Amino acid sequence: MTDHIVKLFTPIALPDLPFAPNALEPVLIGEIIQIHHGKHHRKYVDEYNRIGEEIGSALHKKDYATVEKLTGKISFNAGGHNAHALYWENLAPHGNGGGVLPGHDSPLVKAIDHYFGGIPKFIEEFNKQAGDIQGSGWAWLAINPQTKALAILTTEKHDSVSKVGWVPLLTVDVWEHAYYLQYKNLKTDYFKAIWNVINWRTVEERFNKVAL
Ligand code: MN3
Repeated sequence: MTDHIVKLFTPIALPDLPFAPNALEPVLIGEIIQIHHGKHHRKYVDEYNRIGEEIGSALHKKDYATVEKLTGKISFNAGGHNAHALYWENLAPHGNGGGVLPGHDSPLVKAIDHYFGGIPKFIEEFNKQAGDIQGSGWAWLAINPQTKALAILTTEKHDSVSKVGWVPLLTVDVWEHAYYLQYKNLKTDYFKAIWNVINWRTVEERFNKVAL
C-alpha cells in the first residue's frame, strides 16, 4: 500500500526538428529556424514543465487560487508547444517533399477544390487571412470533425483551432519571430514563399485520419 503514487504531472521534451536547421533555405534561413526552435519553442516547453509542476503541487495541496491563476499560463505554453510541433511537421525542405502537391485524385485536393475553388485560390485566401492577423497569431487549414468541412481559420497568441472543436491540418506561424530576421516588415513575402516548403504529405495524412 505504501507504493501508491499519484503522478500529477509528466514533463515533456522539446521534439527534434524533422530537418536540418538550414534545410529550408532560401525560404527560411537557418538562423531563424535555430532561434525559433532552439529558443522560442524550447521556452514554451520549459515553461509548460515549470508551471505544470507548480499546478501539480497546487492541486495536491487543494490550493484552488493558485490553480486558477496558473491555468492561463499553462494554456499559453501548451498551445505554444502544440502549434510549433504541428508547424515543424508540416514543413519540409524543397527537393525533399516541400511544396510537392498531392495528385489530382487525392481526397484532400478534391476537398480543397470543393471548398476553395482549387489550390491557387486556397493559397491566396490563406495568405490574405494570415496577413489580416493583428499582432501575433497563427493561420490554419482545419477540418470540422463532424461535418468534414474545411476552413481557413486564424487564432491569436498560441490558441489552436482545437480549442473551438476543429482539427488542424496545416498551420503557419504568424509571430514576427518566425520571419522577421529575414523578411523584416514584408510578411506577405514570407507567406508567399512558405508554400515552397509546405509538407503536403503531412497535411494529407492529417486529413485522411479525420475525413476518410
Ligand atoms: Mn513561433
